[in-house]
Amino acid sequence: MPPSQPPTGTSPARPRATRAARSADPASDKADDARPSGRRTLNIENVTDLSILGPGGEALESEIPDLPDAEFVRIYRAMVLTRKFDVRMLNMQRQGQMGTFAPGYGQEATQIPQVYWLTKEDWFSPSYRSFGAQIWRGWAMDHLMLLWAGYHEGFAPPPDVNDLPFSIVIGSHLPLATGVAMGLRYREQPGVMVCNFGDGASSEGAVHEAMNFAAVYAAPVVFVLENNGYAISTKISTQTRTETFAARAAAYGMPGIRADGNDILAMLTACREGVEHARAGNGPTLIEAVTYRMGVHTTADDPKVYRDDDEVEAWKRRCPIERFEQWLLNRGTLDAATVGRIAEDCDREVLEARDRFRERAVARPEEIFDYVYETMPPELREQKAEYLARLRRKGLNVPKQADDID
Ligand SMILES: Cc1ncc(C[n+]2csc(CCOP(=O)(O)OP(=O)(O)O)c2C)c(N)n1
Ligand SMILES: [Mg+2]
Repeated sequence: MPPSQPPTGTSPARPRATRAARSADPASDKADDARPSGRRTLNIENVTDLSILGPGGEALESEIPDLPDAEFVRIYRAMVLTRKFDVRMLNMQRQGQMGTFAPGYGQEATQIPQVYWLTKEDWFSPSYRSFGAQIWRGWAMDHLMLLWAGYHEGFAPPPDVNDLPFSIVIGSHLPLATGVAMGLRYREQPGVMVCNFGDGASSEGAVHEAMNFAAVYAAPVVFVLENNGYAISTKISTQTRTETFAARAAAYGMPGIRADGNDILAMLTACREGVEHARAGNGPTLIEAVTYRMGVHTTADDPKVYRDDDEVEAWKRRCPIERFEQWLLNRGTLDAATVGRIAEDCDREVLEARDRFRERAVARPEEIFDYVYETMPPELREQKAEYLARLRRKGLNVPKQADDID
């Protein structure tokens, strides 16, 4: 019998699961224990825990990122907009206006920091739950709505934005991200690449290859692992046997930072360190953002089947937006009236985006036939014609196609 068996089932007996202080499991009771902790230096020997903002809006003064108040407000607004977009998208999906959607409710503090320190020459390669970061990078919300409604043009990054389309095949984008970073190095261009992925994706072979290669060749890339507790219904206790995901960094020979992913100040600091490290030519960093997916995995999921309400309630108390808001109120950077105005403005912006989306979202049913072959085989042409004729008989206004068979 091998000395250690891989975990089986959903709740393996694992002694370290009770060691909540350094458990990789955000579903652990650490949710109630969000105290600001001390700082550490960036090195490859130790995984460093980073937490700056406490549960009641208090912060470690010496560790607050050196940013003007106006920037904190801009970041807060972006977090609120991310959530408003999220809630609206879920509603639209329930009303039949979206194909599917992967909400990021509760993960707003992981989003903006990843891309906050990037310049125009830098790159971003996201997974599918990264719309907050995408909006910050310049993706219009109506464009993202087109994407989630299944219009292929929605996948195209905006002009002059160095983003890759988001990856649905989990972990598959990390080798590409490392490749882009290597390309920057070979061409002696100054940019860096930031990519994000989930705790589930971290089990993919491609992720290992990308991180190892990046470390060996000092590729300017920052790997942000959003540990939100679950890969659909799979808990992280069945995903890894390491104490933390960030612990893997040392094995690759890169710095690892484990940050409170519901703490915007900690995430800003962690991401700045990772980006600066890459920009200085020192290679990659792995940042583990410990957060929690408050809502459904996607609109096809029902999390009540695999997790308790108590767990969700405990994480509600760590809401990243409320924590940041409380801090901004405490120090007088925001007042209640401004908070209310920001919420209203964001609501309005999302509704305006929805209206633009509705104008742009003209169904093109013929397209399901169009992009499979360079030259469409005759039998597929026949099927297409038959299908479109049926739609016309049903009264749908399907324009005549160049390859229609009458
Ligand atoms: C290679 C691959 N295998 C399986 C899937 C199906 N799938 C979609 S999302 C997901 C879970 C991913 O979890 P995680 O990486 O933790 O990201 P999260 O959804 O929690 O943000 C799985 C298994 C996929 N998209 N790609
Ligand atoms: Mg996950």
